[in-house]
Amino acid sequence: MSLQQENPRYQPYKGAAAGWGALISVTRFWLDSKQPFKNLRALLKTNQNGGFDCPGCAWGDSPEDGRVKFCENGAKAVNWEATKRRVDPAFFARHSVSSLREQSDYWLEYQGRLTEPMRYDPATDRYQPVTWDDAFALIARHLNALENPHQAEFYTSGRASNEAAFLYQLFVRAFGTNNFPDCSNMCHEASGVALGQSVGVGKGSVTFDDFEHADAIFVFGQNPGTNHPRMLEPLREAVKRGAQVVAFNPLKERGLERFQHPQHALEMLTNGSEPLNTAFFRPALGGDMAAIRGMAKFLLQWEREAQAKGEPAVFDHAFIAEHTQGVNAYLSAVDDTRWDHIVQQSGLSLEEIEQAALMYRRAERVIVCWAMGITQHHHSVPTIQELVSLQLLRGNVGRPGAGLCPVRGHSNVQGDRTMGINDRPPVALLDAIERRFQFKVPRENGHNTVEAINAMLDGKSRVFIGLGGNFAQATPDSPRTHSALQSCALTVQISTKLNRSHLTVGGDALILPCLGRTDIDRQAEGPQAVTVEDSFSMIHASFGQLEPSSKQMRSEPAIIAGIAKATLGNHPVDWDAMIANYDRIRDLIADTIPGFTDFNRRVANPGGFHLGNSAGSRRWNTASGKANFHHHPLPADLVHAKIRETGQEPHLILQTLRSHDQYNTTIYGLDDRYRGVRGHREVVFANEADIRRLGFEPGEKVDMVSLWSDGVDRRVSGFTLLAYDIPAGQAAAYYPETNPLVPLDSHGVGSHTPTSKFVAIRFEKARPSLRIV
Ligand SMILES: Nc1nc2c(c(=O)[nH]1)N[C@H]1C(S)=C(S)[C@@H](COP(=O)(O)OP(=O)(O)OC[C@H]3O[C@@H](n4cnc5c(=O)[nH]c(N)nc54)[C@H](O)[C@@H]3O)O[C@H]1N2
Ligand SMILES: Nc1nc2c(c(=O)[nH]1)N[C@H]1C(S)=C(S)[C@@H](COP(=O)(O)OP(=O)(O)OC[C@H]3O[C@@H](n4cnc5c(=O)[nH]c(N)nc54)[C@H](O)[C@@H]3O)O[C@H]1N2
Ligand SMILES: [Mo]
Repeated sequence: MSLQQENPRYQPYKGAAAGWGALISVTRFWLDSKQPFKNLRALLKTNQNGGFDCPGCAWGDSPEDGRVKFCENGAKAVNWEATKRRVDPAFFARHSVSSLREQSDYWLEYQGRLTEPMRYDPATDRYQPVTWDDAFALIARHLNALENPHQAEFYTSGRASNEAAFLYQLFVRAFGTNNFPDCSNMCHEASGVALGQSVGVGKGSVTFDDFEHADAIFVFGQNPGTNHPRMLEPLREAVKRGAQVVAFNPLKERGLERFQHPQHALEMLTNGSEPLNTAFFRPALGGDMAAIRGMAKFLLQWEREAQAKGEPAVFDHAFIAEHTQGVNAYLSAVDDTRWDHIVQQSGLSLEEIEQAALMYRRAERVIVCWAMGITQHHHSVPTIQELVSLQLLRGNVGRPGAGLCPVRGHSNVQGDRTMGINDRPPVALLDAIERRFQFKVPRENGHNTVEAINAMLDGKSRVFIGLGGNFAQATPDSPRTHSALQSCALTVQISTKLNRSHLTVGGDALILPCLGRTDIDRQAEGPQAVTVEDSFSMIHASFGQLEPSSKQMRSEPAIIAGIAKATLGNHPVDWDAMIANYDRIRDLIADTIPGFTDFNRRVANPGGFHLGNSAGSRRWNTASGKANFHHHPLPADLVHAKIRETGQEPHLILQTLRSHDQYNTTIYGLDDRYRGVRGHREVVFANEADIRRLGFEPGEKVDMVSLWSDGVDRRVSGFTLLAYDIPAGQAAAYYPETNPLVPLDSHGVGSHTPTSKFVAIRFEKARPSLRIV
């Protein structure tokens, strides 16, 4: 793999998703990691009992099915972690932090695994080795010097295991704050908030088996071919059974159109593929709520016609009467919504909406899936509640083959929330911790990601600790976020790989190298397993398989325990004992977190256990005790007032998304195979007619400027315009390079999630190279 950026090349991808092309790509990554055989062995254990959980996405697998489960992008994630390359003290002696800042995100992570704890020395502008004890003591000194515990931010990225997350939240709450900004705030927060209010639990109601019984699967705002490749198999099986798969996505994502499964040899040989989806609708960015409202409006019309003719009802009246509340208010909102508003805002024609509604109605059992195309908008919470209401109308929640499926991102992001990584913790959780550990827990809400950045910018928060992730790059408004981190007295990153967050240093800064999911974790009482929760609320164990590349690395739980012990002493638990054997952490989880009774025994079952889902069994933990129809008006205007106030008309609305060769801010390579891009990431996809209308040529370089009326110049430079099959008025470009364009104040109502899928931009002729770091 070349580290040089080639000239951008763009060639439409003709093959199917996940076939030969995928295997060739995996092989390339294997060879590149310099230890192909070792990794192959490790990979074959991925998601197998006794192996490790894939550090890729949170998609679950059928617990009964013994087949090897992996996908191209899971293989990349494993391989990326299992590299032999090292970022050791000699590396840091060679490179100053300022010089590292000049490198791309791709280059930084490519250098290999972090191997020793390092402390930043401002005098030399270099990281230098520090002992673990000195590192812990430094953190304790900073934390204990704060005027109050709310001046520290404790970030979590969704790879942390249940054991690490539980210890972390215990330490932080014993320290005295609920400041838990986490990646979920930028991800599925809206799903958690919306579902909690609507059906009483902020998680998906379906299990893997439901996909085998669904008559229709609707996929909104998600690109499974790249981000959840293992989901393609159940989709394909569904189509084979004659079920419908209906996609709502402005981009004709390859994985949703058609694909081959690498494990089906015959199809690989014939290079055949079958049509996957039965319909593909391409809404305006942010237009889904209007589209769903339109579908509900058709259903209502057909329900009235059926009633008039004495035909079977369209709605599930028995379910609505027994299990829900608010249907009348919702239906009047549907009645009150004008068709012209629906059509204009959805970006779909009336005929398309009718077709979608017909497909929906025809199916006895419907699963709706969604991801970032739905959750990263201003009105994401109302949009998800609209989806729930649609499902409630036909009783499509809490029965086999039907339900709600927010498809999670990070492999344990759902588990981290279950363990209490929550800036707005439920009272029951706090009560349980207080009862079990006998200390007074903080009751006030903490900071989410956006609030944490603001608090650091205002000088109110002084210490930042990151349990994984890449806060500097994953968050919006990059230059502001970078200054936020740099204004801290101390920044600490617990990480596997070098990234830009290590280079945005506070007064003091530490890098603490940790074991990853694939590494063997040996503690005083033997090798340890950790546990994770997938998108279907299945809890299973994960055993590292590979020898760690340095003896200096520590496990995440051990690092947290080290910080906790230095800061609080042996309060509220004996931290060393917890680390000697993680069974003890799991016993504490069993005592405090609902659903984990007898945790150690149950997780030893092959395949783990299902946590249960109240909505999935039609128990509604809402204030009303019912599933709630929420009724929100459609937004009057998707374009925010702060954009309008600039007085400038957006050229296009930009969504920021993932390429095929990246895992969030981790860039594996510079290609985006299914979209036909090779060797380059600084590209912007736009419709050819739009490009010409705006006075540019395809292939030309532009600056993108974001519109938001707060006087800040938000700009990225030198992006190549690619003529692409994308609806008029829209553009798409990769994250994290485009995060400087997302205004910190542009976030979802009720979710605080940055509106990464709706950024109003203008193009300008490219200025001479302006480096954004
Ligand atoms: N290989 C790989 N796997 C991953 C990740 C990764 O980076 N790489 N990231 C993980 C994480 S943390 C997450 S959250 C998930 C993300 O999984 P996705 O949500 O699939 O990720 P995105 O690339 O952001 O893609 C968003 C999709 O929504 C569409 N979209 C954008 N705006 C709209 C809209 O307004 N309406 C509709 N209907 N569609 C829209 C886009 O065209 C795109 O297909 O994947 C997880 N898995
Ligand atoms: N513009 C825009 N911004 C977005 C998004 C978007 O679609 N558009 N998506 C958002 C979403 S959905 C998410 S989830 C966030 C992701 O935000 P984060 O979770 O913060 O970011 P990642 O890129 O996943 O973090 C990568 C880093 O994690 C570290 N790491 C990897 N594995 C481990 C491990 O096992 N343990 C530890 N301790 N560290 C590890 C490595 O050092 C690596 O550099 O980004 C969000 N930001
Ligand atoms: Mo995510």
